[in-house]
Amino acid sequence: MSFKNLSEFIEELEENNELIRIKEQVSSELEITEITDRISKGPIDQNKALLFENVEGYDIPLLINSLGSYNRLNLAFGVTSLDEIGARISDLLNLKVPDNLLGKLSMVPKLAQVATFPPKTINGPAACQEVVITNPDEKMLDKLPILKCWPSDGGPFITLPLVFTKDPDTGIRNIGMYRLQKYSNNSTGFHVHWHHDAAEHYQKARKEDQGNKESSIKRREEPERHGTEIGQRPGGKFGGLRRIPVAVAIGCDPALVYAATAPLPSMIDETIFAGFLRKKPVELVKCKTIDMEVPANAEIILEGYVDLDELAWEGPFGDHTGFYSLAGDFPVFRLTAMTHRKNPTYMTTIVGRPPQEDCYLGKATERIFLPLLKVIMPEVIDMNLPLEGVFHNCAILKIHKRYPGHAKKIISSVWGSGQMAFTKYVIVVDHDVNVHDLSEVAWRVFANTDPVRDSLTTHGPLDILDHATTIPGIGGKLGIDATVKWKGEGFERNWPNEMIMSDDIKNRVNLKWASLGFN
Ligand SMILES: Cc1cc2nc3c(=O)[nH]c(=O)nc-3n(C[C@H](O)[C@H](O)[C@H](O)COP(=O)(O)O)c2cc1C
Ligand SMILES: [Mn+2]
Repeated sequence: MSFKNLSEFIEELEENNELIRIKEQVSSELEITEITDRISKGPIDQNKALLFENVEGYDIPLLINSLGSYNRLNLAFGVTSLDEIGARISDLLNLKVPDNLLGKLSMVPKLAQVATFPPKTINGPAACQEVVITNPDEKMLDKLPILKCWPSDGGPFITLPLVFTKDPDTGIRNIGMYRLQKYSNNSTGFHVHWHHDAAEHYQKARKEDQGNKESSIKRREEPERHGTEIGQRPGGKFGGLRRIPVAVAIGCDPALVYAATAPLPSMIDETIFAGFLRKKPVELVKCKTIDMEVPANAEIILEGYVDLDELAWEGPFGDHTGFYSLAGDFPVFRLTAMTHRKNPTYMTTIVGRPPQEDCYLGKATERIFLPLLKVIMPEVIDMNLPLEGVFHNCAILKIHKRYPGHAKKIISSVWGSGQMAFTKYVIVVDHDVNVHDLSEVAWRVFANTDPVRDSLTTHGPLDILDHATTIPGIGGKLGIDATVKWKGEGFERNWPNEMIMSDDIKNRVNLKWASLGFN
């Protein structure tokens, strides 16, 4: 099952009793956060997607929490368990050439699948461009019910944007989810962390620009930008004068929305990955005012650019750590156009202390990327990125330990693997431990480890949102080897057995249980 657009997904949610339409008037300022936060943290049978149809001061309805449960994620991907997607990835990675004809034929559908991955650019009219606004005096962002999420937030934030940029050297497209603080009707902040792909595009463009003053001067002749009212503090200057085109899609089919959050290597275009997830290519259309293609079936598109010589004060923002991320200087996104469907829905989320909608997006990543992690670390059996660690702070892995020091090899591998490299705490346990049972993991760690012998510390890049590091984005990391220790690791004592009751006694007690007065 793949959804052509957000409306089809909303229908699916509704048919499965996973969506509540709210007709009562609510405010986009804090009120929707309080409602959604209670729903996210409340009983599971009340945790639904919310479609607010009457947001005070706005005509456009607002969808939130649409991916905020395992059931809704399964509906989004058309699976009964997220591990099915992981299995499809394993399948693709195991493309061994079979020796008989039947085996070879059975590969054909697998290979045919690959052909569906790349996006298709359409020429005809696109749903996302039914309405086109290029006049800066007309309402653009002012039309959207953008949430002010938490009391000390620096302003309203677009929280679920799919941000499109292109690598200035290779032209490879990227989609990342980077929050956008609304500054005015046609400008926002551009909060991309320096580890992420759009930041690399930005840095590459700046570097080229510094090395080529001539071209910078020419670019001065570009049309005047409109809308100058931004953050509370004047921006800094880099001296460069170029700009990078940026497009933003809001409200797409859920596979594409997820793909924007997925920790893919920078050379993989997220639209291709979304094509794999939805088993159908993503349809793109050319933007009206910039050289960029965007999802033809999106609800809303913002077109514009980021000037390489402009920074503005961005934040604070109540973040997914459960704490405010501090304000700082970030680039500015200036709109040249906004296009949208005739009757668009504004798709958004809030983040805060877990559990919340983004936790489920993170859990999708844990399941979908496990097979890829196993390519580098085949000895890994399972992994838990616990909600309390908000994904970057903690990873628990279980392994088939085969040689002395094996767990420490895994810890080092994690610290060298893509976005997992930013993991602050890595815990490795043996194959017989349930990594999803935090109580069991804690018991093993507390009991099985000698902290001096079994911990590995290092210093390196960490998540930008980690507020405990002395310097932003860099700090200490701790790995804990909670596996049983071997003679080969210098452990000469005998390791004690766990106490396990015999089956016949268990059965005997089972039979007596009720007569003992228990139930
Ligand atoms: C709801 C949500 C909000 C996010 N906000 C930001 C953000 O403001 N800035 C950022 O750099 N990453 C943010 N992320 C994380 C990135 O989207 C994620 O790491 C993604 O893989 C980055 O894509 P990239 O590797 O193509 O840059 C957010 C993720 C989610 C799920
Ligand atoms: Mn990317």
